[in-house]
Amino acid sequence: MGERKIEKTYCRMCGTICGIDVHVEDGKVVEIEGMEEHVASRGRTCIKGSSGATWINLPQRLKKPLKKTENGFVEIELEQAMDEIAERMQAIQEQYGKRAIGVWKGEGIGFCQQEELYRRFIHAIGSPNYFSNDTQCYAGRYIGFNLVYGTWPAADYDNSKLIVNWGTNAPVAHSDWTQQMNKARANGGKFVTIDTKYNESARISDLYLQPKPGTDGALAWGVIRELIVRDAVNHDFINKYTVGYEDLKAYAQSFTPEFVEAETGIKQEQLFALVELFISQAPHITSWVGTGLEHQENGVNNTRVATYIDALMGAIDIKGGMLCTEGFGPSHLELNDEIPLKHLEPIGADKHPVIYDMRGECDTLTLMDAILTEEPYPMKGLILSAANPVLTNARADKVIDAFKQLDLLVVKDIMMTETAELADYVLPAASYLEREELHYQSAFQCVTLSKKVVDFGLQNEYDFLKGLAERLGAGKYFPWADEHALNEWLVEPTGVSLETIRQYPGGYNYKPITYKKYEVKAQKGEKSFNTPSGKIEFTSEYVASFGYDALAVYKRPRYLAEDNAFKYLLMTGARKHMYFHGRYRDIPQINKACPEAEIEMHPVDAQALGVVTGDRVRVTSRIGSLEIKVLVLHEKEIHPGSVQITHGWKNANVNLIMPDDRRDPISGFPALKSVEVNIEKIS
Ligand SMILES: Nc1nc2c(c(=O)[nH]1)N[C@H]1C(S)=C(S)[C@@H](COP(=O)(O)OP(=O)(O)OC[C@H]3O[C@@H](n4cnc5c(=O)[nH]c(N)nc54)[C@H](O)[C@@H]3O)O[C@H]1N2
Ligand SMILES: Nc1nc2c(c(=O)[nH]1)N[C@H]1C(S)=C(S)[C@@H](COP(=O)(O)OP(=O)(O)OC[C@H]3O[C@@H](n4cnc5c(=O)[nH]c(N)nc54)[C@H](O)[C@@H]3O)O[C@H]1N2
Ligand code: SF4
Ligand SMILES: [Mo]
Repeated sequence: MGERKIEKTYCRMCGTICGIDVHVEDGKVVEIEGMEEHVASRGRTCIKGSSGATWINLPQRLKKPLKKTENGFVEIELEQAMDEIAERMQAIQEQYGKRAIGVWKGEGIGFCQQEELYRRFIHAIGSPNYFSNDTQCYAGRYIGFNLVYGTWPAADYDNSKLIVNWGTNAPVAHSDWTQQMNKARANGGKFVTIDTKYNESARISDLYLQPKPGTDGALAWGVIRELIVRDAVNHDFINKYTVGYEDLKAYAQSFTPEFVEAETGIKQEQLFALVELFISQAPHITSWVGTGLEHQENGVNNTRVATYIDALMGAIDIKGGMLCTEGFGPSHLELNDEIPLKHLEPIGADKHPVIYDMRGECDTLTLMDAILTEEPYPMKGLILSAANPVLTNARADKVIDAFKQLDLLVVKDIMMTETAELADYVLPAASYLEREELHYQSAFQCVTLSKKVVDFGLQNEYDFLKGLAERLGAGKYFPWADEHALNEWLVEPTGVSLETIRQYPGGYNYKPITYKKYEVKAQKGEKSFNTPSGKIEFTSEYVASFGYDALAVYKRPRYLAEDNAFKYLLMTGARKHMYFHGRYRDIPQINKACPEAEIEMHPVDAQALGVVTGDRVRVTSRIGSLEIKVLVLHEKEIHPGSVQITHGWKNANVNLIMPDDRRDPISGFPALKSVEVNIEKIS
């Protein structure tokens, strides 16, 4: 046995980025533990985090570039792969124009630095077509929060007196927060979960509400009406720092407790119990809105109205409330200002202009139509890294057809995936333990720097993009010799060196947290909030300028309004602790514990269908059907008539039956959590 070294770095088996102590022996990762001193995760890891040691060492991990030939994939050298890919990209751009190439970054490399590198690259080679998992994740809520606050405030859970988990299963999906939420609860903080499923978050809640899917907006408006009726809102804060209150007050009037009960299924006593908690715990309120709201037809507006409550109670930028944190201020990699390419008609920007305008995000669902129809113009090449849309995008059938039709598909990944199978070239990627990267813990105003703790000789994302850019004549945009030099440039404007950050593995606090910055700004005559009006916006002239309602009006989900031929409502994507979207089914200890996809249903529905746990059913939506094993839940856990399937399974790929035509008009997000289906037993 060699000497064991402990390296302090950060887990990226999911997007939470916990601190980890990585045990390395003879150049090999042998064990991963939680890092005690980490500001957010505080010594905790989850099963995915500790399984990282297995995952990066799996024998099936990609180690050599693959090229598709008539006889299937063959291994080739990296230089050859890079040369050939660049040549084919160049040929496509010459024949069809620069915009015929797109890039797509997935959740596997997350956000921040790696995302910005892909954004930089695509503009550097003259195309506006940047795609990512964020046309089904995060951006809908980002738009919702930013329309109201001009930022997405961070929850100060540690000091909160009321934590509202709204359409989110935080203990599973954001497990580092558990440490902070437990601290708040130990100090007497109350915990509320509003969720269509009695999930892990509900189990530890003081109050649990179970609305009908997609009706959260009506519930939030009902809360607002009641707060106004009881004159419990913070008038001083509202008068000084918000716009649109009179419109909000008028609109809230029709959301009586009776209407809310009929619309959402939430009993009046429960609505009142929620309102009373908001009143008794104000202003130390923190709320997190999850994908439960975002993956609905009215996701952006349901998010907006849920966040209005924090503003009405003055829970903004105070200790124990929603913090308007300050950034670290690094250099920016994206080139959207330097090389604006909007005139080249980014894919989807005409249909969903707000997400392009606010996030520079092109639409992945529209991309499939563009590839298949060559409208509005041909899309012929795609460079995709760290995503597996064959399992994760709505209308996965179209993804497969479209990707087969491309002249060039390059996939960079750790493992062979269902998407990589369709590629012309598959490139092995360096993992999170093989690169150096800046991460942020924004609620604590901390920055950390991850470390290359092992080396398999595999190419990282920076070297990949630099190599392609140089071959395509855009090398000047990637002048840094390597990732470390890039990171030095990134921190330059902050005056804080990489060495300094490295000295604080638990998180380097770049600026002390201060509260009520809006007051100070107002005194200086500056904008209090980063919105067009400089105030918190209940009504947004900006969103109205695109033809949407200025106020976050409620729209009844179509599955409730329409007389349709489907008996069940399918929600998808409720997170499971062990898996991450399409990932980790190849980790033996994880797969053993949870080997198969399941459809979760109410006992009444199971009885009507004549099935018990373990039986198989056929689930049919408007676009297709799949077969899957049944899991019957406790009657408290789910509404009769609602069923749930978590995505990411190859053999029961729920995105093959996921339509792409029910979409939030503002974000363009598909309604991943409201799919009408029928179910029958397979005998
Ligand atoms: N273990 C694990 N963790 C993950 C992920 C993973 O795949 N696995 N994915 C990560 C990613 S990329 C993301 S974006 C986050 C997402 O994080 P979350 O949004 O917290 O995701 P979930 O845990 O699925 O919680 C969504 C909840 O919404 C509920 N829901 C569905 N429809 C409705 C509705 O109409 N109204 C209400 N109120 N609730 C509804 C579901 O029952 C579910 O409990 O999780 C991240 N964390
Ligand atoms: N029906 C339904 N569909 C959904 C959702 C839902 O709730 N319901 N949720 C949606 C959400 S919120 C999201 S975020 C998306 C996620 O969708 P995707 O972005 O497709 O995420 P993953 O399936 O996790 O794929 C990530 C890939 O990255 C690879 N990878 C991991 N680390 C690295 C690395 O360091 N470098 C490289 N190059 N590759 C790496 C992994 O091996 C994996 O193949 O799914 C969405 N799809
Ligand atoms: S929650 Fe688990 S998988 Fe995610 S970063 Fe933390 S330890 Fe890693
Ligand atoms: Mo996500």
